[in-house]
Parts: sequence; structure tokens; C-alpha cells
Amino acid sequence: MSSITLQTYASRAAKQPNAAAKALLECIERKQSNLCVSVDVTNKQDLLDVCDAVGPDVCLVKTHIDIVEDFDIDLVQQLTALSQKHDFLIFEDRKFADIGNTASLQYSSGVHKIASWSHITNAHLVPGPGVISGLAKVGQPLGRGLLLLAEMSSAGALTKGSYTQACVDEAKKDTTGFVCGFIAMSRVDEREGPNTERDLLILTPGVGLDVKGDAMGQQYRTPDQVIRESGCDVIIVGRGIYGALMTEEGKADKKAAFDKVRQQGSRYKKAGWEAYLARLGQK
Ligand code: 5BU
Repeated sequence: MSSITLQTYASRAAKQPNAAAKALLECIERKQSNLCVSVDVTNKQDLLDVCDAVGPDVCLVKTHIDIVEDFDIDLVQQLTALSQKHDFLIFEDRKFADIGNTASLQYSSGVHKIASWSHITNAHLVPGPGVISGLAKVGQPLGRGLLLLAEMSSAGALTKGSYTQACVDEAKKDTTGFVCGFIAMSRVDEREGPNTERDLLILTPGVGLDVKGDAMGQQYRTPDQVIRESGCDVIIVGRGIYGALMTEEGKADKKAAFDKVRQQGSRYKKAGWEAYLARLGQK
């Protein structure tokens, strides 16, 4: 079998056993979008408005639900309604990192009840594979998916070498079926040749077309570098899309700012899809 990087999203969807990963691959194909928007805003209405604005262009919305100051359960109900209206999945970027028992409680309970609305979430492998079984106990019966944080985008990240390899090994030998991929900067599952064992998704943050980084260690690469050169599957873009809302100008004229948000959404969608077609040799 050939490298995952040469297979279409549609052909991968057809054989994907994890329900959330399958739904994501199908959505990518249907919308011709491998764009995930990261909506890191701190109030409920802005979060919903950004999702409504870019919804038509994305396959996935990524949240940090704990930064929302006026969080309530209505927010997740409205977000879920938007995911149905615009046909996208939801990924809570929770980065679980505790022992299995605690992680499973953090995932199922508390104010956020993440497992009840988030199709995909992620975890560090720092605690060992118990974090996978703890989360799987909650997420697997609900048809959710888990990404392991194999590589991070920030400068000086310790997610490298044998740590990254351990994430790949655990994902490949996961028997729960709950692990469906990685957050990574490269095709980490194919370092030693094509991955013919188990299809795994690679979602990649640190994507920007206009700047190279921020003042706190973030590092950006272009959609082409991420999808075509590095063989990743989904680009995750935050400030590159919603950034106009954060400026003084944007705060003063929200309508104009949302027009920019929509423009950036379609710009990144196009760039991500062109990079995918180029990877397949179709462009
Ligand atoms: P940005 O505005 O495009 O820089 O936002 C990137 C988002 O992706 C933000 O929510 C981060 O928490 C998230 N992220 C990241 O930037 N790098 C990583 O390695 C991981 C997550 Br994991």
C-alpha cells in the first residue's frame, strides 16, 4: 500500500474505523476543505459569531472552552447547532495530561462536560498510556476520537525524538480504537516508510500566510509547507483568520472585521486544498 500522503481523503474515509475520524475525512472531502479554525476568543458571542462566519469554509472548529468567560451550556448547544448548520466537527483542544482516572473525570464532568459535545480532543502522553485508556472509557462509547500530541509548534518544544516516537508507537498499538491521530508538524507515522498498519490523521497548528511567528514562541509555516511538503492532513489556523477582530480598528467596526474574517477563512481554505491537490500530483 502507498504512503498515506498519496491517498485521497475520500479513500481514507472509506476504511477509517474511528467514527469521529471517518466523519472528519468525509466532511473534508464533501466541503473540499482541510481547514480547521482555532477560535481562541474569550466571550461566547464572539466565539459563535466567528464559527458562523467561517463555518462554510471549515471542516473543523477548534475550541479552548476554558478561556470563555461567560461559558454556559447554551454555548455548546449553539455551537452544536452551528456545526450542523454549516457541516463541521468540533475539536476541544484540552491537552489532557493527568493519570487515566483524573483525565476521564476532566473529560466527562465539571462545568464543561467536554465529551458530550466535542467530537475530537487531544492528550499528552506524558502520564503514559493510562491517559488513553482513561479517556477512551468515556469517549469510545460516544464515538469520539483522540489525538496524541506528538509534536508542538512552539519554539523549544520538548515533543521530539523518542517522545514523538513513543506517541506513534502507542497510537499504532492502541486497542481501544479511540486514538485516531496526532497533533504534529510532520508525517510522524511514516518516518520509517509507509504506514500500512493503521490510518492516522495529522492535524497541524502553527499555520500562517502573513507572519512567521508571535512574541511568545509560536512558529508559523504556510499551508503548502504543512500539507504538501510535510504530508499533514489538516491545517489549524487561529489568529491568521480571526485576528482582525482583535485590533482596535476591528473592535470599532465589527462588521468590517467579520468581513475580513470571512475573507481569511476562504483564503486559507483555498490554500490548504491547493496544497493537497499538489501533494496528490493533481495540480
Ligand atoms: P494561532 O493563533 O494560529 O497561533 O493559534 C494556534 C492554536 O493552536 C492555539 O489555540 C494553540 O493553543 C494551538 N496549538 C498550537 O498553536 N501549537 C501546538 O503545538 C498545539 C496547539 Br498542540
